[in-house]
Amino acid sequence: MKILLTGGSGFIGSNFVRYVLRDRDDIEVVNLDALTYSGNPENLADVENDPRYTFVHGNILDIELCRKLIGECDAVIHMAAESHVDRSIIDARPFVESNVLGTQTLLDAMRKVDPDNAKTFVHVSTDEVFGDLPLDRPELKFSEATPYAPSSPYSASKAGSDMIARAYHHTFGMKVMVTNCSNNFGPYQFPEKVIPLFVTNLIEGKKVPLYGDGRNVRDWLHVEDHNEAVLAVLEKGEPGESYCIGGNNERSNLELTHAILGAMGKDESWIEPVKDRLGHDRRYAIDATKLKTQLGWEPTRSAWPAALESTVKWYVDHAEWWKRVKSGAYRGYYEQQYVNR
Ligand code: NAD
Ligand code: TDX
Repeated sequence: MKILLTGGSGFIGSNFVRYVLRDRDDIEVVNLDALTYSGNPENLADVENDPRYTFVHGNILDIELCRKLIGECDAVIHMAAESHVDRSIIDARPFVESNVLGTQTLLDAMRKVDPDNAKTFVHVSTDEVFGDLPLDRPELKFSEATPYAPSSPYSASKAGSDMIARAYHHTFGMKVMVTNCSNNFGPYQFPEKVIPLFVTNLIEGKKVPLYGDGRNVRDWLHVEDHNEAVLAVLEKGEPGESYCIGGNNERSNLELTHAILGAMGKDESWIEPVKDRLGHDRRYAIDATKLKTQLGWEPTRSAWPAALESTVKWYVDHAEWWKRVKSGAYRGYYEQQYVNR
């Protein structure tokens, strides 16, 4: 099977490429990525010469390119997106462009080159489309039946893209499936997201900026558990269905922060309470029963403290990677490796 993966140079995508090349010798991956600020060819430097991997530098808004690439592949896994909530609060425009228009462009490209709907399209989305849950109702979780109620410009743009994906299944009979996952963690995450930001700040001797009262809850899912679930949906999922992916691993930000401080031998004087994020969602939690009962998937790599500690260690051991990313220097690597080739 040849998969067109969009956004494969980002955090989740690069882990997906590495996972598939390692564990599935029957799969080839073509990675279409625009290399925005969070897309980094260095994330895949170790596999760039693998004969089952091809990198294409391009934008999902380029319909001709999408048509050509989809025409050459058996399936699409769509991960390309603007992904950071805080950036969407500063400027929502790129979120609407890449997430909403980009998804529509890809689906239109697929419709043209696959009129018989032979190919499968997995749209990778987020649990943030459901809005948030109260802290005092621990029994409540998001499931596939939860109504959409996005609250940030980011989650609103992802919700829009999910709706378009569902509509293309309903209207044109395309084999589209949607996944809604909780917060991923693991190697190669851009150090604007809370775990790599906090770990790298501490290594640099800086404090960690904890938003608001620190009681917000996230359901932490190891990126390889996530990618295993996405592949299961591609291979065994039902067209038109959506699947919630979670880690069974709810933690408050205070708990997360203390776990990171503990793993790094620091005390709580390193916490800097800062002003809350605008519209900050209180709690996300996923009920992944459908994936377990229908596709036989459950998380096996997300449990703490082991999974968090190995992730912290990855950032400690890969200072060269994140120092270049934090300084923006990886763009030089890109120019050298791809533009002049
Ligand atoms: P990321 O920001 O690390 O990577 C996004 C990638 O998409 C980058 O390589 C970027 O260059 C590429 N991209 C952006 N716009 C593009 C465009 N117009 N054309 C081509 N490529 C483009 O994000 P991530 O954390 O790896 O997230 C991947 C997907 O998973 C996103 O769709 C995101 O909404 C979703 N998601 C992420 C999480 C999480 O915890 N990280 C949780 C739920 C869902
Ligand atoms: O500096 C910080 N301080 C802080 O307290 C940052 C960056 C975050 N936080 C808090 C905000 C959140 O409650 O930590 C929590 C996690 O924040 P992020 O890492 O920004 O993730 P979140 O906003 O929960 O969204 C993530 O999960 C869902 C991804 O970025 C999205 O792409 C995904 O859809």
